[in-house]
Amino acid sequence: MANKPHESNTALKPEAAKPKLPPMFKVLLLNDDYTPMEFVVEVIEHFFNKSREQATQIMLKVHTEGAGVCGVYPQDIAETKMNQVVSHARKSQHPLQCIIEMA
Ligand code: TYC
Repeated sequence: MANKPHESNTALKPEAAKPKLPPMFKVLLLNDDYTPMEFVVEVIEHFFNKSREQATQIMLKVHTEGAGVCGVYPQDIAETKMNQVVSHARKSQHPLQCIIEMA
C-alpha cells in the first residue's frame, strides 16, 4: 500500500532515515620561517587542486596570519591529505606543518 506523504518508507524512525552529511574537517597549513613560499604554493596547487592564483592567496594568508584553510573534506579524506602534505614536505626536508580541525 502506498505511504501517505508524511510517512517514512523505512522501518526506521523518520528522523533516523534522514540523509546525514558526514562531519567535515578543515585542512590547514601553518606558517614557519623556513619552508619556501614557492614550495607551499606548489603543495596547495597539487594536493588541494587550486589554481596558481588561489594557491598564492592561501599561501600569503598563512604567511601573514599564521594559518589558513586549504580545503574542507570528510574526515578520512582530510586525514589523508594532511598525511600526504607532511610526508611530501619531510621528503624535501621542509618543516611545513599541516593540521585538521572540525569545520
Ligand atoms: N613564512 C615562509 C617564508 O617566509 C613561507 C610559508 C608560507 C611557510 C606558508 C609555510 O604554510 C606556510 N618562507
